[in-house]
Amino acid sequence: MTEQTPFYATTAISYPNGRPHIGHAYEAIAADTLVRFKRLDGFETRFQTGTDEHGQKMQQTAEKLGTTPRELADTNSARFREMDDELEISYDRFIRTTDADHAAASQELWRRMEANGDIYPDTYAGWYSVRDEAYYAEDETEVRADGQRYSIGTGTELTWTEEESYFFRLSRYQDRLLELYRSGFVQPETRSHEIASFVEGGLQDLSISRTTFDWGVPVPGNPDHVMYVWVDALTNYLTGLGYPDTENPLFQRFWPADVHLIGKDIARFHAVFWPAFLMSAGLELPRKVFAHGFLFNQGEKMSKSVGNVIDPHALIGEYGLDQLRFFLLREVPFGQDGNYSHDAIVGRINSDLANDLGNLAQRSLSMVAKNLGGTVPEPGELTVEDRAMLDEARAVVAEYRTAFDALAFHRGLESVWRVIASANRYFTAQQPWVLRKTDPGRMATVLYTTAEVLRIVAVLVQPVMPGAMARLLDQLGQPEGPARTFAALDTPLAPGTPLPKPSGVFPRYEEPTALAD
Ligand code: MET
Repeated sequence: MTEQTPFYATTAISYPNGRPHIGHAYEAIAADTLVRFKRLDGFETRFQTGTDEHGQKMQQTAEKLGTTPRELADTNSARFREMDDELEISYDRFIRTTDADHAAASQELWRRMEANGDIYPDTYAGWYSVRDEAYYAEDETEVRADGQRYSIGTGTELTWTEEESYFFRLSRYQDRLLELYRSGFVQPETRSHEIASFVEGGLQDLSISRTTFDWGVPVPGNPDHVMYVWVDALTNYLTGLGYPDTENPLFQRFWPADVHLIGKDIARFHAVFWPAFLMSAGLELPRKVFAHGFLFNQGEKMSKSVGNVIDPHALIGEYGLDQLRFFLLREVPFGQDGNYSHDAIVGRINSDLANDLGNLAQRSLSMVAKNLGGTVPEPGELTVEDRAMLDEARAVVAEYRTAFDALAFHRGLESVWRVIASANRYFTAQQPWVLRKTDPGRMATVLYTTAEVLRIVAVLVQPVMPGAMARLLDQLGQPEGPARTFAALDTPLAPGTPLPKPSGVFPRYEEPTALAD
């Protein structure tokens, strides 16, 4: 066996200052799909997600709720983890930045940046958004009618902050960062341009410690300071591999990360600060930062005050997990903003899943069960139509792989669904239910061809809908393990394989109170 190539992917780690919402689920599902894809495609994967528990926002939220930041983090971090488990996110580590090994990693990164001459003490005087945990320059702020100052970019309220602080010499890294962006480090392209123009505008040194509260990782050598939460947060990607022990087999194998998957609102932290910290510390840079878009609820931004926040648990209950995963990745071109609505998800469930894929499986496999003794049929000689159908299905593998490698999940799924549409047309045109009487041998060939197309589809779509595709592969007599990997795509169904009794994979969604249409 050839040696596997490592692949390390991460999500952002979420602030556990509240419950997870659909935006968190969206990112976790996308990252999980990517990792499952690489795993099935023969890579040795490592996947990390978790919660970002320090900082002023956590401390302030806890105070408002009359609890401690630690308790707040414990309660909500558990909820994030439950959400991930319910979404079947196949993480290898769920990191909490309050985990025992994390402070050491953050402190070592700090020491290395300091040893490189990039950290100096000064005083910070400027605007800070606790909601964003971000500093804003004067020209990124505006005063609104209420007399308060807000961040123009994010709309969050700002507080004037003046305190002793250590600074990181971010200004030193402008040229190296611009060079990095030319290599495609930030994706998609639009985000890369935004980041590059921000950096071209000139970089200020960055305040990287706080002295007005203490909920954070202590700064080495000066316990009056805690690290700015983003310094410790970004370090999580290293902690999970055993850093600062760079001899740790995980670190050796998986650093640098292949992709940090994040939301577009935090691109600046990942594409400017993080590579600069790593360059300063003399560590390798991740290969890619991919920033996805936002999900809107029928065109509106979801927010607690509007009351249109969607709870992933409720969505799973209503539509089913695989259906939700499929919808999110099929509906929205990954990287762009997208819309969630009940009608859109029901549309996808009933047309793409129930009608197109579900129906194809149902009508072909039930004929196999009824007429061919429930084993994979023995095909006769293939006609031009059979060959064309099989060739089309086999050709989609390369297209799908290219799309998924570029995180263009919607494109990969679109090409698979083109094959499904062709297979439905093929099935209808061949009329195996007529052949049953006129030419049973031909019927067997048509059913074989259809089953083989279904097998290719099911193997490919597993990363998106692991549960439903496992059930379909069960019905195709494909055991768990090697037969379900992408390496098996070239090994056609073996005639004679016994098949279990088929059952529907995708039920239609019926409106609970719907009037019959
Ligand atoms: N907690 C941050 C956020 O939600 C992400 C940190 S990723 C290192 O914006």
